[in-house]
Amino acid sequence: MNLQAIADELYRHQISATELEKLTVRYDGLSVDDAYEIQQICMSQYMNAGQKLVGWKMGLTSKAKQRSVGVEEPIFGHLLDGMELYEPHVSLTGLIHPRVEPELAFIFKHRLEGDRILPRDVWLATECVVPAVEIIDSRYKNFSFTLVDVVADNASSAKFYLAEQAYAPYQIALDQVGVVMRRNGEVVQTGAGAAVLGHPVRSVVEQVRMLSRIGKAVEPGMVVLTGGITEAIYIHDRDQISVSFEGMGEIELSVGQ
Ligand code: OOG
Ligand code: MG
Repeated sequence: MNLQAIADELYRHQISATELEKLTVRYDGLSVDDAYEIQQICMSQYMNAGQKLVGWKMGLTSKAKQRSVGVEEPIFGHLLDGMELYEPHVSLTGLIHPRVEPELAFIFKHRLEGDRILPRDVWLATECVVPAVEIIDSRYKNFSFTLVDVVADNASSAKFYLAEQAYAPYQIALDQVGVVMRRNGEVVQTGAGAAVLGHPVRSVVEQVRMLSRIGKAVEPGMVVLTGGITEAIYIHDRDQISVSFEGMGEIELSVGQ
């Protein structure tokens, strides 16, 4: 299978924000490893065009997320500097059918690598934790995909925003943090940090283990998004999305053209 050619095609759809058919209905026998290879090739193209790798994201770490897309195992993707929003405002331009989801992010001061990582290694390496929202945008028609498709498509990454206030990692029991997401004042999703693999720290453990299989690591200064706590909701022009993270403040995200 010519993974380079498949990656070239997917990359063109990513940069032009146009939908495509699932890869798995067109290319028989693509494996999950092939999909991570395709992801890597696409991301290298962004990086060759000047973007920087700023971290990693875990996806499908909560049952709510797994159920909503019908894929039952965690995945990961790359975070590039061009995905980061400097203000809590997202423009729909350049996006296909975006959705937003609440997440907790870790920011690291030390390197984390290897497959024998424990939560305490994560705490020692963590500088702070920050509430976040991720805007995902599958390049596949109808936001519909299999595990292999979504891995190839960099786990549907599009944009992310980190709240301004950071928190000491030990100060708050992250599994206990209640999250309420509102769209235009109406409650649309609720959840708690425990939705993410029992505790978001486990998502970081899993991220480091998955990276170690491809010889990569979490580097100092990087961010890891631990995965949507609730289902993601579609966003539309002029929506006001507010997400409150109990004891960790609120993110008010506005949506525009
Ligand atoms: C896959 C990306 C999942 C998360 O936090 O679970 C993800 C998708 O739902 O399109 O970012
Ligand atoms: Mg996510």
